[in-house]
Amino acid sequence: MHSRALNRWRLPLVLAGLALAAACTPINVPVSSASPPGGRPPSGAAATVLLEKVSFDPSTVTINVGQTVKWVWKDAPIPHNVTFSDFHSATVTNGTYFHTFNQPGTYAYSCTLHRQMVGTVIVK
Ligand SMILES: [Cu+2]
Repeated sequence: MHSRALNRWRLPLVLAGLALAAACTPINVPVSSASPPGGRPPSGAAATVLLEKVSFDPSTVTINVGQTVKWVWKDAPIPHNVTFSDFHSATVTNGTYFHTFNQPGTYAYSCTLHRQMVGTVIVK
C-alpha cells in the first residue's frame, strides 16, 4: 500500500509549510529611524489609534515632538492602511504600525481604501 510512503513525506511537507508561514508573517518594524540611541522603544507609544469599524479611533491624537503613535488593526478581515503625505503603512488586516514624529505640526492621514477613514496627528 501507499500509506507508509505517504507518511514518510507528510512530516517534511508540514515542516516546509510551517517555515513558509513563518517567512510570510509580517514583522512590524518601526518606520522611523530617528529614535536617539538609548531612546524609548516604539512600544512606549504616546498615543494608540485603533483601526476598527472602518474608522480611526480616536480620529485625532495629540502628542509631543519626538513621541510615537501606534496604530492597531482591529477590523479583520477588512484591510486598511495608514497613509500620510510622505510615509505610509502596508495595507493589512492585522498588526501594528508605529511612527515617531520629530517635527511639530498637524498631520492628516487616511486609509486609501476607504476615503471616509481620515485622521489627524497633532504634534506639539
Ligand atoms: Cu480602510
